[in-house]
Amino acid sequence: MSLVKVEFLEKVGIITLNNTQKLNALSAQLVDDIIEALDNFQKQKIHIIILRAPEGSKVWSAGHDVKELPSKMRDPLSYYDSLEVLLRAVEEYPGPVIAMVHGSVYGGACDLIMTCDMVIADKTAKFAMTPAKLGVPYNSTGILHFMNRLPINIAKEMFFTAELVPADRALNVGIINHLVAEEELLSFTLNLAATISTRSMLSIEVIKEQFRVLSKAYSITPSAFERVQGMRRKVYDSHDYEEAITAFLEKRPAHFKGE
Ligand code: KGJ
Repeated sequence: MSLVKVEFLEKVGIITLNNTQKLNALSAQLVDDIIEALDNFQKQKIHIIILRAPEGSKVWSAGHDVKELPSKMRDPLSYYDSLEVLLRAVEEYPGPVIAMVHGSVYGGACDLIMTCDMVIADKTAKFAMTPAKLGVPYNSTGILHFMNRLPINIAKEMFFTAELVPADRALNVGIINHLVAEEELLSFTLNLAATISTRSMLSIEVIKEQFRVLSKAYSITPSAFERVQGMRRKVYDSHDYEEAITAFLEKRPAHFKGE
């Protein structure tokens, strides 16, 4: 059974993450279902996508499925990890993908909304970037998503504290484009999509691709790349990573040693 609900409304493809029992944690199956929905919309030449959770969800998505993170000694966010595959599918979708957010958003799901082209939210929306709670060495492309979107001090605060940023502050710091009343969330998002749909989709597709290419136009030397990978490896080989994943599974706070 698919973990997403797919609709077509007013020229817009709507993908609803629909595994609320597991707080829409981004399991490989949920990710596959989102990607399949995106592929089908692309085949049907649907240009604008809304990504949402079911109405009234307390949690929009709890982020990467922690139960699917590898145990120690393996990169938890390697190039082919399901979260990374999803983020690339959203970035490469040939038209705007709009995140419509009601409820809280954690970790990899926060990266997902940063990867969407725009974010529309109501006052229940909250955003937390949690790898330091889980001892996860976040990956460089993920950090770049935040650097390209937010002032660096705000991005660092999110990564260092792992605390939820409430909707009004999220608006002030630029995480979200528009903060709207709960009852207007869908109509506002559909209106925004309707405006976009009157413009040249060919032009928008190419402009989106230019934003993608230019926002990644950083070069680093092979030794810098290998150094970063080596530093990250120290983290996913550490006691702290193993302890945090175990603590999550045992539903208790993690005790970090810094090693
Ligand atoms: N992965 C897998 N299962 C999850 C996750 C998750 N991220 N979050 C929640 N669940 C599961 C719980 O294990 C429960 O399953 C169920 O969803 C309800 O959660 O025990 P089960 O019933 O089988 P829970 O915790 O009972 O609900 P609440 O008490 O309402 O708390 C909601 C919270 C969202 C506050 C809490 O579930 C939570 O803190 N979840 C983890 C949020 C998080 O830190 N996500 C980031 C994961 N990391 C990343 O995405 C990445 C990429 N990273 O680098 O860290």
